[in-house]
Amino acid sequence: MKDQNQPVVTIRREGPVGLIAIANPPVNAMGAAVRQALLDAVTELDGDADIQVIALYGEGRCFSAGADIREFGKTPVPPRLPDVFDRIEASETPIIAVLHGTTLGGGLELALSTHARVILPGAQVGLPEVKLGLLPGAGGTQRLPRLVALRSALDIITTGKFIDAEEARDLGVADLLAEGTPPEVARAAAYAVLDGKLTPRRTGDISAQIDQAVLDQTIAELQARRPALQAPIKAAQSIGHAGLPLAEGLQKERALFLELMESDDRQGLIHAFAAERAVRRIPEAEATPRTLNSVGVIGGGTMGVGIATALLQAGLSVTLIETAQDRAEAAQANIARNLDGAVKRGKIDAATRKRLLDALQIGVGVEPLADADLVIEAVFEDMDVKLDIFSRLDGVCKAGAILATNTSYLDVNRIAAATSRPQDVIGLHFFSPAHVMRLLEVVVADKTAPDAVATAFDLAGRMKKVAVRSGVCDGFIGNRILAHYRKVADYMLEDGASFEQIDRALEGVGFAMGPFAVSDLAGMDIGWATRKRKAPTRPASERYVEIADRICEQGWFGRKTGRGYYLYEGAGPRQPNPDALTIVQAERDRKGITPRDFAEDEIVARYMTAMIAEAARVVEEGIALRPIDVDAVFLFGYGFPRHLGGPLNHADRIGAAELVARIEGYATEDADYWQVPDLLRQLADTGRSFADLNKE
Ligand code: T1G
Repeated sequence: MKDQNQPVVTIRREGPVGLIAIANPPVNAMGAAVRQALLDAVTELDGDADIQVIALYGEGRCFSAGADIREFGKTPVPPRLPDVFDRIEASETPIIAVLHGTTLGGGLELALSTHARVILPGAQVGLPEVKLGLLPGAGGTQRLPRLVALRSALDIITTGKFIDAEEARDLGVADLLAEGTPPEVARAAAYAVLDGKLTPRRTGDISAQIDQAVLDQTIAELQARRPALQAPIKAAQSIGHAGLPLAEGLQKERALFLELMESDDRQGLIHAFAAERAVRRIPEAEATPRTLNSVGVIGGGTMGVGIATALLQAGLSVTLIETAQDRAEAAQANIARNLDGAVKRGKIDAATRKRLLDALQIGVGVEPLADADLVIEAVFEDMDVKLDIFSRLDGVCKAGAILATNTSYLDVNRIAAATSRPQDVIGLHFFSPAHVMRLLEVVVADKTAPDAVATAFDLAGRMKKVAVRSGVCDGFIGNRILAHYRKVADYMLEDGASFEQIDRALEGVGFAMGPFAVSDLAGMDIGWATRKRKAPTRPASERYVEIADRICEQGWFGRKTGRGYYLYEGAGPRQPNPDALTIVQAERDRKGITPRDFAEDEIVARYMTAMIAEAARVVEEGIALRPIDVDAVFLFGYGFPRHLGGPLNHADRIGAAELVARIEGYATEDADYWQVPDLLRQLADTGRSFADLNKE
């Protein structure tokens, strides 16, 4: 971390050249101290008659990743970024920026306010403010359209995408592409200006070409999306003012930026950004991860193949074993097919694909895993099968090897007890497709050693996954909560809402897919098997909806069988399966239920309240470390709307008292299902929030 005594901005004079370096690790975020120091440095050098050109660069991994996100929502401290950037642009002495690493948001806006930009290979630039529910509020929407074509400015700003160094040069964001270290390139760029090889110009002096038709079409497309998030729309509107004199356009940009700064979307998206990082703070963080180079994967099914693919892409060597050679070879072919997909999407090139496949070995039986640093079991969800495998691994694997199970709900303590080394046993619950989904639940059993947990989090970082620490219970964090709130969708279906209406209501608030469409996609047979497994222990008093069972009994499991709740035979938008509608009505008749209407906001309210209630229990029981960990699980594993920040962030917006009142109201129908969690009642009684618990 940054040494408090080190200056965040340094100045060096070298003859006619003034060098300014930002040094605020880890990403040169421009908090108040950096803004003030930058302003002072520019003012000092611009006022120095000996200095004929100023070059600005960043120390460390990047030029700057923008404004300091941690300041958002707090009282602004002057100078504001726009004030600093206006002073830079007004400088009589030419100022050049040298871009390296990820130059983002206010970092790029800083560069745009200088008089020329030189970019290093490997750099990436972007204005990702819309991903935080904001818009570039320090000149980005006014200066970028003066340097690049309108369509490019709209694309970069309304998507928040990163572009690489060559594209930045080709589009006009950067004037030159140059090799070297940032200080070397800074000196060279300064002399290029002095030698007349690089012509500095004020961005504000360039006029932007605003094609109103292009702008209107972009805004209309953004407004047609569901949900129509405000940040990209207002960002496009702000770009529309770039045809005005710069000072006027900057004022309009600022007004739109401040509107967004106060929005719920901004709070939710910043919370989502923080959640991805907060989950790294675990009790075992101080433990030293074990050496991890070679990983064994047991099972060549969908999960095993996905996990092996993700491990290879993380640079690990993998030995995948199956029960027979032909099954192992089939898995190898499927892994190759996954990597072909990565080549097609431009994620890797052919040479990398070959190198990754060369790091894959296949085999039969557990003997080939004797030297693996970590083994991940990804076989059928049957406890007896897993107990047998872990007992055999215990006898074959080297001392210190970590033995992980990918089970999605089984008791990891029981699995650990099948070995003589429970301290080495852990749950690594990947989400399908494992080489795509970022969530990884790290399930810590009673005897799991701290360094085994630290190793799991180190592995997740190398796989670019979001690891969330979970205790042991049926379903851990995500699937346990899903099993609970999924029932309320079935209750509403049986009580009168159609599955189409329920899906549409939830997709309307931003879920990637509604629960019935998800069941069809995942395969209804999976949920059916879970319900049959749980049937013996299901309380007789619990309301049980049999609609899904009736559909499964017909052999209709969703996409994989061409029909489930919806039909999947033809192309085009999903159509309800008329036979499923018939089953729904038949089940209502059988139970003597007179269907009632549901408004969309009631559907959403019941669904969210059910999710929040079980999430509160998961936090209360210590299965999740904090509320924000549950938010991360649902943001990165369950398609929860990112602008809502996760179920418990959303709960704070509703308020604990209102949630308690809702549950007590719903309990008049299904008392067994709707019960107020103790934690929620405590928050309601004390006026505290889940956000308060995150700070504890
Ligand atoms: N402010 C404060 N801290 C930041 C930060 C930022 N902008 N960016 C990263 N960090 C912290 C992060 O929390 C973590 O800290 C550490 O740096 C490493 O980050 C006016 C208003 C740059 C691509 O949206 O996308 O400018 O948790 O783990 O995976 O118009 O960080 O370890 O204590 O993510 O290598 C716009 C956000 C701001 C960029 C690096 N900028 N950052 O990813 O490391 S709004 C952004 C990122 C703005 C202006 C507007 C990524 C990264 P800790 P990391 P990484």
